[in-house]
Amino acid sequence: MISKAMQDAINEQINKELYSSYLYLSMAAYFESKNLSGFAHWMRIQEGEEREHAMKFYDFLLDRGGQVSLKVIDAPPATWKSDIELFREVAAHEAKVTGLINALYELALKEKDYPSQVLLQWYISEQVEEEKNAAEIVASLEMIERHETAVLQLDHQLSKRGKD
Ligand code: OFO
Repeated sequence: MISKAMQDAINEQINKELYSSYLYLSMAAYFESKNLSGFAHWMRIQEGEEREHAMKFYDFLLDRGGQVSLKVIDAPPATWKSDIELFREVAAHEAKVTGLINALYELALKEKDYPSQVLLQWYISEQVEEEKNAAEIVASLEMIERHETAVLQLDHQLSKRGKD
């Protein structure tokens, strides 16, 4: 059976993952309203992943005989100053989530909760991916701002090596 401290912390994290889902859903709507359907598609996929993150914790709590306790989800912003500012917010948000996951892992170590440690290792790897994806998009948008789109096109071409 899971400890009360671990259960409460995981319930908090379920709320944070659902907030992430809300945030990306709001970002998808923002891009749709600008007729940027590719950006909106990316956000919808991201939004779905965040719900999966929440549900993975949810199912884990139930499997361990814990109690799921859902909390109020904060409202995300609805508009952003620019696309690049929005993606900088994504990068900052994911860095914050990494900190929360790391804190959960530290708690699992303190509680000697081995199943939670195993579960959280998946989230630790996932956050590496989440931060990398956001950083890459920010870097691409910065290149576009500097009018270096030809370099981006070449990069895209080089990325296809060995994939034909
Ligand atoms: Fe759940 O990883 Fe993003 O927030």
